[in-house]
Amino acid sequence: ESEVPSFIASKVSQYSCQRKTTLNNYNQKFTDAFEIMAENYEFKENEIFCLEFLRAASVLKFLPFPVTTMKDIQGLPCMGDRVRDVIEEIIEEGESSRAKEVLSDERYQSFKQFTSVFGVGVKTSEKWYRMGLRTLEEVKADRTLKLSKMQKAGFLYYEDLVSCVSKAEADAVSLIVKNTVCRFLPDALVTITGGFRRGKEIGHDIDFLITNPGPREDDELLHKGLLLYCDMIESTFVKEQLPSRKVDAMDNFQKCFAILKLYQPRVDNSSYNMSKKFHIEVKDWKAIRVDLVITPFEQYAYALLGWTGSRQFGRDLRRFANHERKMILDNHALYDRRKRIFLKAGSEEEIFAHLGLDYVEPWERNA
Ligand code: 8DG
Ligand code: MN
Ligand code: MN
Repeated sequence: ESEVPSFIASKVSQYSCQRKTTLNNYNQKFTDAFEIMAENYEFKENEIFCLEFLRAASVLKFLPFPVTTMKDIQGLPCMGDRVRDVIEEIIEEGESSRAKEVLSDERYQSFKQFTSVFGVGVKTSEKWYRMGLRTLEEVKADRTLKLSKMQKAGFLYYEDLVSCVSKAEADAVSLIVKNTVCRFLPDALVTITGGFRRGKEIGHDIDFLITNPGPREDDELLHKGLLLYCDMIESTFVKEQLPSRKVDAMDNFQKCFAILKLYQPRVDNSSYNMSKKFHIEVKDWKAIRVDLVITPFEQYAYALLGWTGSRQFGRDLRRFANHERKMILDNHALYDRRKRIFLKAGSEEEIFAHLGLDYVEPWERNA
């Protein structure tokens, strides 16, 4: 007998967009292990095994009870042999030897360090690892390396950027972004997306979507001061272009992956006054990673849905659209392949309705 009588494992959808996943995770000891396994496969560029573990993690995040026996996962989707082995061991031993092995693996540890730098992905990590580099200290000491502008900023603000962004910091940055945007575009709509829109208390960055109702969109907006570092990506969207079928494709909006300087009031005033008195420089700001995305008003709902995430939720939405509805969804549009038409939407609710899905609130998209 299950603890939740209404819960029927065989009725759980394989698509996270047909499930409601809040931040209340009863199975974190399993999902943590899965995410370590998935990350290790990502570092090895084994997308299939990586997705297998991410999907399994997402199913267990949705379960309204903690898994304590193998019977608890009977009938659930996405529980392949590799996944079941990990679950079984955690039930019996309290931890996964495979996940532990990964954590102590030299290659994993190096990739984990390298990718923690803004601007460094799996490709760069691979290159550095092949050169024999193992730690960030070794990377910094290597004078032959040619770092990109983004990576230089990543090293420069490293300590600030690895310390997570709090909800309070997100709110403070939100005010700054809104004020600044409205100085140039008084009618603009600025919305926090990403993890904070899903109700998370901390994040690795703050994601913003900016749109301007009316005919004109401002290309100049992102070019105006305020940012410590900004990797500008100009819009490459072409009108009437078919949505991308790639599940993890980047979109074509004008956007910038930026680092913002957030001035913080000194918490400890006496030591601040002391340092002032002796002319010691105190850093009274924190570098914060911010993603700014500018979208035309007609595409706003699609951009909002895409940028709210979670990543897994977005992947499953696209997979569901493609396989169950013969439609192509991306951050710009939804295209019906049978009718050969674009489906317009002014809100996320309308997109779910086009897809024949029950609406899922942002805080239920933590798949
Ligand atoms: P976090 O920052 O708290 O770690 O979590 P998050 O807010 O969920 O993750 P994110 O990496 O900031 O991404 C937010 C969503 O944006 C995610 O669901 C995927 C989506 N997204 C796109 N396009 C792109 C893109 O080009 N780059 C990134 N990083 N995310 C994108 O739709
Ligand atoms: Mn984010
Ligand atoms: Mn982001």
